[in-house]
Amino acid sequence: MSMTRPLATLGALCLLGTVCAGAQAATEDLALDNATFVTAQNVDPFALDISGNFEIINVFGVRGAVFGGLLVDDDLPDFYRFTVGPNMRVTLSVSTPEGPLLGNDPLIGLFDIDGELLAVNDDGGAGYDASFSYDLLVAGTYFAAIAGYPDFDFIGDSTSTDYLYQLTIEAAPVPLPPAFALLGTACAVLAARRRRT
Ligand SMILES: [Ca+2]
Ligand SMILES: [Ca+2]
Ligand SMILES: [Ca+2]
Repeated sequence: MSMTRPLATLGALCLLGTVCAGAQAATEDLALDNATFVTAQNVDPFALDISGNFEIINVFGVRGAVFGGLLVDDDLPDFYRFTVGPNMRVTLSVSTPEGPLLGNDPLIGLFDIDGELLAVNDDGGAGYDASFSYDLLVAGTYFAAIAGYPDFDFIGDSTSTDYLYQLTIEAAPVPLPPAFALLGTACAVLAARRRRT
């Protein structure tokens, strides 16, 4: 691996978007074999919010070869590691610049620290892009994985390749169920009445 390739990779992947200078942006490290959860690339953000949880992570990556071979990776899944606090609703999305036009068809999987597949999505986003939300009640390390249709097991048997992608990982506290929200309102009203009497 030459020393110039990561820089060329970074520059080319930044063509995908305009947020590479942002604190929450990362690019796929093509010098790293991130094809399994064991060798996943860490994309934990540089900054956390006041609750100690990140809000959004953008990862720019590539499947196969693009730009006439300027950027080359394999056709295997890409695994990215991140951590969250307890009771967080994580939304994973992948977008491909020319997905609907060229039939690029990515999948996203969410894995736990043991490599168990918790959820997978195919076409929940625009075109053939994927997007879904999942509630993670237990704080810890998780993995987002990008593969191509129909590699639902994330073992690398997809021919949907040769495209750039943007993976977005968002995390927000799990909303309270409506019943709990009503209960909270009722308690607040009772407390206010007690203070007046
Ligand atoms: Ca890749
Ligand atoms: Ca890779
Ligand atoms: Ca898809």
